[in-house]
Amino acid sequence: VTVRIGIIGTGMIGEDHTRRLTDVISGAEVTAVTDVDADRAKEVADRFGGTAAVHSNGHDVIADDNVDAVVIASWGPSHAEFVLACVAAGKPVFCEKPLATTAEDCRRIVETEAATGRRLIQVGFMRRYDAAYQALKQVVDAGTIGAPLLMHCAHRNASVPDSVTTAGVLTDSVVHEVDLVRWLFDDEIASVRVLLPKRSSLAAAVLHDPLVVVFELAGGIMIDVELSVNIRYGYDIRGEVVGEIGVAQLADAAKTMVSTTAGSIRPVPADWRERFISAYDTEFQEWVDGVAAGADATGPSAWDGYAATVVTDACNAAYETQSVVTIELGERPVFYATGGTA
Ligand code: NAD
Ligand code: ISE
Repeated sequence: VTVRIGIIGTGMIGEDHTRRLTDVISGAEVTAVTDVDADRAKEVADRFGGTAAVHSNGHDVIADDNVDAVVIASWGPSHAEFVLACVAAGKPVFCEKPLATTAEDCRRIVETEAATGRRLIQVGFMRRYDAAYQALKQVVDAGTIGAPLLMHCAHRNASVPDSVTTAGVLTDSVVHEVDLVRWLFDDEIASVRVLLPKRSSLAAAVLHDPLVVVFELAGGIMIDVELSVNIRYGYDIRGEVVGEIGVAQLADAAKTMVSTTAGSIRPVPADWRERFISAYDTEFQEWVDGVAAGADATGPSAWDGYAATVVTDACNAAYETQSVVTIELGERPVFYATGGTA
C-alpha cells in the first residue's frame, strides 16, 4: 500500500520532509503540497518528482481525494486550524511542533481527537526516535546508574536570525527538551525557572542568549538546559543523566573522527536537519507504516503536544517574572493513558 501524503508548508522543514517522503521513506508518495508562498510550493513539488498537485491553501490539501494523510510544516500559529480540519476529515495528521501555539487550542484539539476514539494525530518530537536518546533511555530504565536524580542538557544552535526573540527560543527550541524529559523519565514537569547568564555580545537586542532553563519533575528529578543559539561552532546537543550510583552521557552524533598529524577532529553537525536526520527518517517510516496498516498513531500524541505548550508558556512566564512558575496540566483524558510514547 502506498500512503498518499499532502504537505502544508514547504519551507525549511517542509522541503526536507518532502525530500524524505519522496526519496527515503518506503510506501509513501507526496501527492499534494501548498504554501502561502505559491512559487515556493511549486518549486518544491517540481524538485521532488514533479507530480504533486500544488493547491492554493491547506484546506484544499486536506480535502484532496488523492491525499490519505497530511503533514503540517507551516508556521506554528496555523497548526491548530489544519489539525482540527484533518481530524474532522478523519485523516491521519503528522504535525510539526508546536501542536498549537496556545494551551486553549491544544486542549480543544485533545478533546476533539479523544471524542473520535481514534489517535489520528502525531506531533513531530523526533528526539524520541534518535538512537542516542533511545540508548540513554535504555540505560536509565535498566537501573544501571541507579535512581536518576538530575540531568544536564545543552541545546546549541550555530546562529539564529536577528528577529528571533527570547520568547521565540523558549517556545521553539526548549520545547524539544520539554518533550524529551517527559519521555525519558516518564514524569510530568511540575515547575520551571529561567536563569539569565552573562549575555553573549553576538545576540540581537531582542534575545537574551544564552539562557538556562531549570525544570523540576513531579518526582523531584531536576534538569538544567543551557540554550545557546549563537554559539557559531555548530549545532550541538548534549545530555548527561546523574543517577545515585553512576552517570550516563548522550552519545555524540555519529560523525567520523579524523586524526592526522595536525590532531583529531570530529566535525560538529551544521543544524538540526543533519544532527537528527536518522531520527526524522525513523519517525516518518514508523508513521507511514502505521497509516498504511490503518493503525492508530503511536508516536508523540496530542496530549504530549498540549503538555509541551503549557510548559513553554510557563517558561515564558518564568522569564518575564524571574520567578519559579508551577505547572498545572489538568486531567488527562483516559484515552491518552496508554498512548503518546514512541
Ligand atoms: P519556515 O519559515 O522555513 O517554513 C514555514 C513555511 O510555511 C513557509 O514557507 C511559509 O510560507 C509557510 N506557511 C506559513 N503559514 C502557512 C499557511 N497558513 N499555509 C501554508 N503555508 C504556510 O519554517 P520551518 O523552519 O520550516 O518551520 C516550520 C514548522 O516546523 C514550525 O512549526 C517549526 O517549529 C517546526 N520545526 C520543527 C523542527 C524539528 O526539529 N522538529 C525543526 C524546524 C522547524
Ligand atoms: C528549530 O525550530 C527546531 O525545532 C530545532 O530542532 C531546534 O534545535 C532549533 O533550536 C529550533 O530553532
